Amino acid sequence: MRTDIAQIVRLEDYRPSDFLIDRVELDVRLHPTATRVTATLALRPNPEGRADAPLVLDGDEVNLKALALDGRSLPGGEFGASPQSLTIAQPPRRPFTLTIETEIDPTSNTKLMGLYRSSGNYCTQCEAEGFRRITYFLDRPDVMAVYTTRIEAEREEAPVLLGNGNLVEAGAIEGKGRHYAVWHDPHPKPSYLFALVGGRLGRVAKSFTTMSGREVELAIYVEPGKEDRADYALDALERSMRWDEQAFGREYDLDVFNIVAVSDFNMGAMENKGLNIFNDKYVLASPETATDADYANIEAIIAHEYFHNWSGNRVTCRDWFQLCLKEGLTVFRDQEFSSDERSRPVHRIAEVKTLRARQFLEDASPLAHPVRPAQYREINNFYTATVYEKGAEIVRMLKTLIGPEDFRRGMDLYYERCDGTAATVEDFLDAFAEVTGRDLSHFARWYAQAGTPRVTVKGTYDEAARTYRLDFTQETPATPGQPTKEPMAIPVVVGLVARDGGALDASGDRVNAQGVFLLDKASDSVTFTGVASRPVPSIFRGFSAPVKVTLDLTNEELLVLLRHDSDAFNRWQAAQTVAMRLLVELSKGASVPDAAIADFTSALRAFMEADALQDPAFAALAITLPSEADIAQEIGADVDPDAIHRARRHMRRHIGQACLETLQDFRRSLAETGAYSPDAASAGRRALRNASLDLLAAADAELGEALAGEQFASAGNMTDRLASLSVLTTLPGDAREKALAQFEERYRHEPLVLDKWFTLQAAIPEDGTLERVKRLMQHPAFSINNPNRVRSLVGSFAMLNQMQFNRADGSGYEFLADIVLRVDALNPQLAARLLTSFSSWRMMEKTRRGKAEQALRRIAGKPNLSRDVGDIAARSLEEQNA
Ligand code: B3K
Ligand code: ZN
Repeated sequence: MRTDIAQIVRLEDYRPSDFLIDRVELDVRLHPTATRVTATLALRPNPEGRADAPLVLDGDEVNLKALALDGRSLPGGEFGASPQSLTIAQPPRRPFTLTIETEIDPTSNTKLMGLYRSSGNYCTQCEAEGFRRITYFLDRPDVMAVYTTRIEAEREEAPVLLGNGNLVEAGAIEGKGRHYAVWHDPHPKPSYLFALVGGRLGRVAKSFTTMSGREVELAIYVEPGKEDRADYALDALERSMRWDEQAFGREYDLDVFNIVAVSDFNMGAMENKGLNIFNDKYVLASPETATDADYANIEAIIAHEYFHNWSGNRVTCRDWFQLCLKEGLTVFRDQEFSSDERSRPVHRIAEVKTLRARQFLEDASPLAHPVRPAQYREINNFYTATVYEKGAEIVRMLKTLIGPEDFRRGMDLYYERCDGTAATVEDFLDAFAEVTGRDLSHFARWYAQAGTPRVTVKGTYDEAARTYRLDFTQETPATPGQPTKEPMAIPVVVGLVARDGGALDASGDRVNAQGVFLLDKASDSVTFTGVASRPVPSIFRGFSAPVKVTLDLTNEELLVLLRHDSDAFNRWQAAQTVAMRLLVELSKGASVPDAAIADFTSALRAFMEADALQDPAFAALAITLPSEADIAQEIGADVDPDAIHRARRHMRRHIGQACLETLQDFRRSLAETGAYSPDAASAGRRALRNASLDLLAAADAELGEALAGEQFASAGNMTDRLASLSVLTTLPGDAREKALAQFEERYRHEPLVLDKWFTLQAAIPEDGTLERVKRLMQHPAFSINNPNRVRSLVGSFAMLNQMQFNRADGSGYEFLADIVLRVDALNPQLAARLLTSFSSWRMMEKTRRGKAEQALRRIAGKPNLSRDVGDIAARSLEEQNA
């Protein structure tokens, strides 16, 4: 084990900065390997800080060239500088100016933090702690300053120069082929929201009139020649801006809003004030190159980053422990936007699928942590599903508990009070406590206690008294650092469904008019009166809380819900629960009576025949089985991924065979007509048609190959082409290799499309896949330096291919360990993210568990690991309940 574990930062140790910075003037002279940055900082002692403190500025791999205090060059004896920090032991105890000149090398910056180059363009990424890689600074979010940025570059190399805020001046520098631009951002902001861009970029733009009548110029910058692929993103931006005005009363506050798409980016996108920088994967789309899922992601991420302008930028975080304050809230806001733009129930199901696949997995792993962590070694490792997705669920639960009107009033009060400040989770909750007069201290436990609560529900019908009682118990499993747990405040949205689908007028004590019951004790119950017949309870409607549920319902009762529940989420959930029960039994090698499977498949068929075409997007979700990873998670211990794969294939074949005609009917009636449109309804039809193809191929490989081959040849859009190729990849043989080769040939100049091709091959559930992945790493389109390429090929192998990553011989684990170590030397954030694919290692059966542990120990034992990888490796190996 490594011994030099980085220092731990703790929430309880927070104290205000000893100094504040009111204004920052930056002069950046771009150069590929020697960019000069002159930072002029207007500093003053913080009245809330220590009176005698030294000034310690953060740095990271910066090279100090000159330093002056109030214009006087500082002699070496008056300061100390290293690449990591700049210290002035005796700074003035009054406002003063520090001028710092540093030199940095954007070309060799493979970490993609700070200033770096992507396809020859200059760009920045400063969240969380990247600004200190540009200049020395008080690089913490509660130090907020007004920035003016002057950028200078060769006009030939960087004709476009962008910064935060509004453009105030631009011009040529006589006789030198150089030019400059000055940007000023009047809104005080933390350094993590700083950005600049310089490069050769194409542009699309449109003007937007805000609700108060101000004109804003919206522009998206992309690789020249790809401008037409930015139209959808631009449209999504405009819709997001309008929606935030209508849904939250939030208006945009600068004269311009710029988005730049770059091809080397560590995550999805970044909300820098007035200058969002995006992974081009989440900007560029055309029917020929992007799938329906890509369009939906672009819409969601454009919205997410835009919404940060209020939830994150106007109101920012006091410290990084409060990350969920901006991320959870902003995810909630983008989910609401997508639900309003698309189908709410379908979107809710998609959200929950993601939450379970990523957050529940994390919560059950050695990496489990509270939504507001109490400590960290490396903050970049806390941009997690827990902070984001569970953080959003907390906001949603709050809205469920207090209702939409009070929720909006609370949001308004929060913005009003905290605008222009660096706030905390307490500030957020206080606003809601105040407008409702409620005590939210118990509810606040959701931020502090990790782990997914397990709620068990038992129903009892009293025919004579016509009452129905639901008994609830809750329990949260131990997680690292939290061996014992308190009961949570869980909103349960509940209703009763009559077995024949008729109406059931019943009212429950302590269930409000919206059907919400608050479970805030270890056990509790609700009694409904006036219940005319034995009902089937529909519990956690709309997935009203991020919990796991155990119901004492039979499969038959659950299938009543699939048919008759008025809550679409629970209709879907009912089918999933039955499928999961069967899949778990099959995976464990238990003998599952054919009749049990037949009951399920005939219920699915009945559903398909009766309802599917009314809402194809919903139907596509309802007929898709839980993933192999979902099944593994449900089993939870001694997992055998091979058995799970076989069980799922077995069930798919049964469903396909039982529903053969219906599925073929869908293929015909949902055939694509007319031009491609990415709207939700059209996407839903494609989804059902392609889900049908998958089941048909599972039922009859020959038929599947013929149908998929035909669709592959004739598809008029990427969604259908990729779906058919995906089905073909599950069928070994020449047809598959031919189709893969054709696809490669067709898209050889489209890196984002080749990523999909990498992903499909990495996910092939066959023994040869690891060799294939290794081979593909030699492909000319692959680059170990580009995060999208690495994630598509290596990340997909580890995260999507349960069976091959978790090979019993350990070769999948060893491969990933090798790549993690290789990538760590270049890009620690990317390496750490890849390493999280080990998070379910403790669930595996003994042999695999041993091999995974060996690979993890090999990583953890390496000298010179980054803090990012060192932290994930160490936590992955810690005893679960230590
Ligand atoms: N706030 C950024 C994420 C920054 C990640 C830093 N490691 C994107 C977002 O959540 O909108
Ligand atoms: Zn965000």
